[in-house]
Amino acid sequence: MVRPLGDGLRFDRHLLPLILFVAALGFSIARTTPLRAQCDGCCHQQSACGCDACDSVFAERLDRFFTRSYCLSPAERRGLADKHAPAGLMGDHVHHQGEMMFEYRYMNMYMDDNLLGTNTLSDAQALTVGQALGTNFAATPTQMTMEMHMIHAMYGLTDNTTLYVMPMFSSLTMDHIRGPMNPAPQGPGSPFTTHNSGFDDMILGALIKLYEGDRDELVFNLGCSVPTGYLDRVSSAPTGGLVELELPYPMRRGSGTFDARPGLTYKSYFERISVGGQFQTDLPIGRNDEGYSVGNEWRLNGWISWLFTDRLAFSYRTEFLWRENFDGADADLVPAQISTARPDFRGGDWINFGYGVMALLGEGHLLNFEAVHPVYQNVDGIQLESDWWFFASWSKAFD
Ligand SMILES: [Cu+2]
Repeated sequence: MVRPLGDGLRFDRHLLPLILFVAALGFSIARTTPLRAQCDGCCHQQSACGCDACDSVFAERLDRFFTRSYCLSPAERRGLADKHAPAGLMGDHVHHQGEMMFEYRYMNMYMDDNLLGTNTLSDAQALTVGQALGTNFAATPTQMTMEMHMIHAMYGLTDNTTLYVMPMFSSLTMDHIRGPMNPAPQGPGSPFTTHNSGFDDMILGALIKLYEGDRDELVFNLGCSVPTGYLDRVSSAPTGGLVELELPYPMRRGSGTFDARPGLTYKSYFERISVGGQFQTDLPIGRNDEGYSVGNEWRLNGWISWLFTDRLAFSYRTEFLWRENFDGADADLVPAQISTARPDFRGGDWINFGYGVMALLGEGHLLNFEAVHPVYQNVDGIQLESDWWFFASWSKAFD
C-alpha cells in the first residue's frame, strides 16, 4: 500500500548522536581558543604585528577576500562573513543606533508526492488512501512550488533595539490529478494546475538585545505578522471551467490573522567559527474572517558557521519544526473534495538540514545562500512531501 520514504530522505536516527557529538566537539574546541590568545597584546593590526597568527594564513594579502584575520576585536569579529544567521533564518541580529539595512531575499520551496504520516504515496495511492480517510474525492495534489520575494528593512533605533519590516510577495503553483467524483469534462485522472500570487502577510517587529558579551549575544524578537494577504482567491481549473472554487489552505497567501512571532536567538563568535541557536514561533491570534486559524508553529534551530576566509563562510544547520493543525474551518471549502481543504491535515513534525554559503563582497555587500532539505517528516493525515527549500539573499547596511 505504501512504500517507505525513499531516495535517501529516510532519517537515520543513528545520525543524531553523531551530529550532536560533532557539534559538541566543534563547540568545545572553539571554546578552548580564546579570541585573543594567539597573540597577546599585539592584535588587531595584522600587518604590523609580526606574530605568526596575526601574520595570518595569507600573509601576502593579495586580496581581502582571501584574508584570514586573527585576534580581532569583538566588533571586528562580528563584521565578518558569518555575521548573519544562515539565509533561511531571520531575527538573529541587531544594528547599532542609526544604522539601516536593506535586504532582498528569495525563497523557493518545492514539494513532490504525498505523504501519509512518514510514508510516501504514489499519485494513484494518494487518491485511494485519501478517499479511505474521507477526502480526495475530487482531486489530489501531486506537486507544489512556492516562491517568495521578500524585502527586509532594518533600522537601529538604539544600540539595543532594531526595528524591522518585511513585506513579502509570493507565487504559489500546485499540480493535481482529478478524482472519481470530479465533474470536469476532462474526467478522473486528468491533470490540472492552480496558481496564486500577490502580496502575502507582512512581518514586522523589534529585535531587542538582551545580553551582549565580548563574543556572544542574546536577541529577543518581538515580532508579529499583519494579515495583508488575500484569502478568497478562486479558480475554475479544478472543475475544468464548470464552477469557481476557493483555493484551499496551502494555496492561500497568509493566515488572515494577526500572528505573534516571538523568538529568541543566541550567537557566539570564536576565531574561525560561530555557532547559533534560535527558537522562533508563529502563533496566530484568534480566528480570521473565514472562521479558522492556521496552526501554531515552533522552530528550533542550531547552526555552525565556519569562516574559510574573512569574507567567505560555510554554514550547516539543523531545524526541528513542529506545526499544529488548524482551528476551525473555512465553510467555503469542502473537506471531502481534496486533502488540502482539510484543516486537520495541516500539522506535522519535520527535521531539516541546511547547507549555506555566505560571501562578503566589496564594501559590505553580503550574499547569503542556503539549501534546506528534510531528513524526517511526519505529517498529520495526507499532505504533500517537502523536498527542498532554497534561500538567496543580498543585504547591505548603511550608516
Ligand atoms: Cu540587519
